[in-house]
Order: sequence, then structure tokens, then C-alpha cells
Amino acid sequence: MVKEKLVQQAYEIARERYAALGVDVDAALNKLQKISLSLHCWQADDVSGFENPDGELTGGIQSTGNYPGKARNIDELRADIKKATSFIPGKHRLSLHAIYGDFQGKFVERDQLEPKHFASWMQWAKENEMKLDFNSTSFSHPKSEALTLSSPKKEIREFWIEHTKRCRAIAEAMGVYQGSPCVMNLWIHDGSKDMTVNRLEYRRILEQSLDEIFAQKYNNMKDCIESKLFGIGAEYYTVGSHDFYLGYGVKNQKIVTLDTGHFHLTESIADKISCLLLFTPEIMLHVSRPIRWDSDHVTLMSDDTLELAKEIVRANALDRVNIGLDYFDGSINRIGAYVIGSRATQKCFLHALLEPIEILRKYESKEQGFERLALLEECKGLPWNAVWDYFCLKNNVPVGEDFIPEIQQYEKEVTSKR
Ligand code: RNT
Ligand code: ZN
Repeated sequence: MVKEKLVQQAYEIARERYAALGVDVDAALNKLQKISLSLHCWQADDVSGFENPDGELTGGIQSTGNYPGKARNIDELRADIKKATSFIPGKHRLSLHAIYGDFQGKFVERDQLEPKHFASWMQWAKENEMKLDFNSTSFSHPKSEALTLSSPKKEIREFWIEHTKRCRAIAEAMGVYQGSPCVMNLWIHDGSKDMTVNRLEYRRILEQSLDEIFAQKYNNMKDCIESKLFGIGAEYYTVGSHDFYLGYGVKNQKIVTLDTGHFHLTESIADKISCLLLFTPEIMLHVSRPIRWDSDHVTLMSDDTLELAKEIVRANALDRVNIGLDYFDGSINRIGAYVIGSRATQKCFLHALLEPIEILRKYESKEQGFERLALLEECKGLPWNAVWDYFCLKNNVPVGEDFIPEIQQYEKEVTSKR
């Protein structure tokens, strides 16, 4: 109770402080409330899925760490996600990968997937007031060779084309069921470890495969295409590079997914937002944290993520940007990882929503560079955190670090016993 009062008081002071800079804090909170993150289901089990949970994770991605308590089946995964969302303010979406179907103990080949394998997910999501997003899975499979959709081998290519077509049909079924378009992401690892003398050929094949996959039009799902700089084992060449998907996305009006771990480490992802907004219908984000490479560390309130949020808010583009998370850390409590990364992302957007943009733009229009820089710097220290605490309080989720003991409790009672 003492804490509640303090949070309330701090909020009142923060509100006045921001008002002096022309920022309407309540309006900012209303906008934040409407931001739904698309939580990635794969943080709960290190991208194992239910097709072959003991299988090897391939495709140049790696989850490192052996922290106890990983979800071993659909019930545990659902329980963990429900637990995680109870610590994250607001209403959110859940992003499923095709290997997370409810297969009822049977093996279902990826080119045989149907909406019925996701019926229980749709129901569960509805019961828990979540909307679903979807991803095709072309990694961790015997047919997942160095090349999939870009493979010159007809049999391999057609298998993955069929898989991806079926995933789109599943996404459409989800969209219809939930009355909100299901965002379907397509990422393939296709590439080559060493020199290739056929860059163009594989890219041309990928273009053709995508054309075939996207030929069927749907109204309740949205297609996203995710590029990558390189993956482990495909260091030399990636077929689906950023340039490739940028070109494809602009030409075919598809949504380009920006995974914040998929670029050169000094490249600004924030800078890409305004470019995509001008030439593609929407944007999909995979917010992650690369450490030296695409390591998929837990998202934090880093300068990069802050800049990304600011660019979106400054462009007034919240309704055109789908915010998904994508990291998988198996070295710490996995539910804790969800909560840290989700809340950090929300904090970045709050920070962006509290920016005194009118004053900053006025300075800029008058070429007052010193004043603009000074205010931007001062903004870092404004009491945004009091506003964040209040947001958590209003949403009935733990304020500040109070989620730590609760996650410890769940670990003691549930995950440590697995
Ligand atoms: C891999 C991509 C991709 C995956 C998920 C599991 O580098 O980021 O989005 O992380 O599909
Ligand atoms: Zn990603």
C-alpha cells in the first residue's frame, strides 16, 4: 500500500514535469496500452517445438545454456506463457512456429500440416484473450538442407513450398477465428558456408518459390519476409539477404521483417523504419539483442531499441508496425527472460511516447542544433520510470522489480520440478 501511494505521487510529479515540456502523459499511456507485443513462443523451450522435441536445432541458430525448467510439452509451454504474461502490462499476441502444433503424440510431416493441428491453440488463445501470429519452420528437419525454398533440387524445393503454403492457410484460419489478421513470418536459413559462384541463381529460385507461395490471396493473414546477414554455417552467403527481401517486398507489397540481430553490428535498424514506411505496407519487428553476432540475447532497454521505438513514434506509425520479440536464452530462468525483454520493449516505447517532440521539432526547424541536442540529452533523465511504474500499477502487474520474487516462486513450485 505504501508503494501504491508512492507510485501515485511520483506519477503526479512526473506528469507535471512532462507537461512543462508540452507532453501529455495520459495520452502517452493510452497509446502504450494499445501496443500489443507478439510474444515468441520459442523462448519457453529453446526452439524445440513438439514435432521432435529431442531433435537438433539447425538452420544456423543456437540457443545456449542449460537452465533447468524448460517447457517439455504443450501444457507446460502454455502454463509458462500464461505466467509470463501475468507480469507484462497490457494485452499481447503469441507468435507460434509451425513445429508447435498440437500433434497429439503423432508425427505430422511439415507438408501435411493443417489448421486442425492448431485448433486447440486457437481456442486456448481465445480463452486467454490473446491473438495468434504464425511462422513457417524450415529449420530442424531432415529436408532442411543448406538450401530450402531456393534449392535447385525440385523435391526439396517443392516440399518447402508446400509447407509454406500450408502455413499461410493455417495463418488465415487463425485470422478468421480470432477476428484479427494473423501475421505470418517467413524466415529461411538458406545460404552457403563458403564461396558460391551462383548467387543469382539461388535468389532467382527463391523469388520464383515466393511468387508461387504468395499466389493465393488471403484477407485474414499478413505475409512478412525476414532477411538475415548470415547464420552459423552460412557465413559466406545468405540467399534471403536484406537487399533481396527489400526488393521483393517493395515490388510485391509484402511486409519486411527487421530482426534487430540480423544486420552488421554498427548498422542502425532505426534508420530503416522510415524507408520501409515509404515503400512497403507495414513493418514487422523481431526485437532482439545481438552480442557480437546474432546471439539472440534477451532484449534490454538499450540505445538501439530506444532509437527504434523513437523512430516509430516520431513517424506516428504505431498502427503500421507489428512488434514481435525474437530471442532465446536458455541460460537463465526462461519466464524471467520473457518478462525482462517484453517489459524492456514496452519501456522503450513509453520513453519514445514521452518525447517532447514538438519542442524538438521547433528547434530543428529553426536550425537550433545545440538546443535540440541539449533537450534530447536531458530527456534521458526525465522521470519516465515513474510513469512506467504507474502503468504497471494500473495494469495490475508487479511494479518495478517486484516480479523477481514471483518468478522465483513459480520456479520453486513448478519449473524446478520438471
Ligand atoms: C533466425 C530468425 C528467426 C528465428 C525464429 C525462431 O535468425 O531470427 O526469426 O529466430 O523464426
Ligand atoms: Zn527473427
